[in-house]
Amino acid sequence: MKQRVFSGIQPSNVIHIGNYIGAVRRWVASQNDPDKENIFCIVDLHALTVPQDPTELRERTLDLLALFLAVGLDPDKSILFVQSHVPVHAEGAWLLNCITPIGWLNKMTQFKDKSSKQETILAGLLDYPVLMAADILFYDTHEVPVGEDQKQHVELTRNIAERFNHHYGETFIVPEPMIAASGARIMGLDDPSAKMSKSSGAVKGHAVNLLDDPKVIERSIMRAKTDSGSDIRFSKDPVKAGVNNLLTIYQALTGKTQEAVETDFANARGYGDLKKAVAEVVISVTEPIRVQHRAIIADRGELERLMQLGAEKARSISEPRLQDVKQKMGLLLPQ
Ligand code: AQP
Repeated sequence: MKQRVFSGIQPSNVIHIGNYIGAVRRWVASQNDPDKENIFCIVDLHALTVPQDPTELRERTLDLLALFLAVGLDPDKSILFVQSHVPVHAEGAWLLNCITPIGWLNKMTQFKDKSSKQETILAGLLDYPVLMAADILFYDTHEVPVGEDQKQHVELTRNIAERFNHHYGETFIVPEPMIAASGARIMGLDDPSAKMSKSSGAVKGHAVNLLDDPKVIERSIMRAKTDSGSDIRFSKDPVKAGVNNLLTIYQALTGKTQEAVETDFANARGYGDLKKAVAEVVISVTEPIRVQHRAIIADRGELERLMQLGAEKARSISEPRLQDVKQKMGLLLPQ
């Protein structure tokens, strides 16, 4: 039996190389695995958990679909769709809310982190992981490829599935988080102690976005924060976090081993050489994506058609599971 893979990404800003390395490029690899059946979603309902400009959110959603295609996701091989186009997600989240203890949500580190940055904390932000559980569970998902920051949410999804199955009988598959061995947590270029994040994308020098101009990429990487030393090696020492982050990006994008990467820089004259090499590799990966994206986004009609097609396929998988869950929870189904 094929393993079903589900993952999503918020249209909260242009995606950065952290999202690409930790998640999206692994989706492309998964799509080409004959033992997998893949579903990838633009999770616009999740983006609403912090304030958004409505016009920008719509534009970014379309932009993200174009980026999905530009990185190599293929609508003939994977199901690609927009979360809000399939009502199962919001309805399913409500049903799961009614079996999820609030104490579980209060413990989520992403909630603690994101809520500390908000003037008003919206209920949706606390509930974000339940919506994510609905995304995953109503598709009978086996595997969820995510970056390390989302591991806790997938574990919560597993707890919710087990709790439901315990109360109402075997229903949901308990999914596994799939975390990359390398590059699962790319750090900010300006502050290597904090993860690279879309919502900090407006901060100059924080992230490299997939659609950045090569000159902007070079400038951001050349200015990346490093220490005052010159040793170019992988290290867990917090002082070396900047260099470690640059090496991690280089390793993830070249596919080399740690030893081979360190050998590449054995004769480097300093961090300047490292930064130059990282910028070159990043530009060589992002430039074709940027060019492809420009062509794809110009054909809005085709994007609309693909969104509709993707939503229909997604509904055909998730709706029967929603009816099953409603029936088990005691709701009267219309005949
Ligand atoms: N820095 C990162 N390194 C590796 N993987 C990462 N991911 C996010 N940041 C990194 C992975 O990208 C996927 C999509 O992320 P998301 O849109 O669900 O939002 P997020 O995890 O909250 O990521 P961001 O970029 O920080 O977005 P904002 O700022 O909008 O919240 C996930 O698989 C995630 O693990």
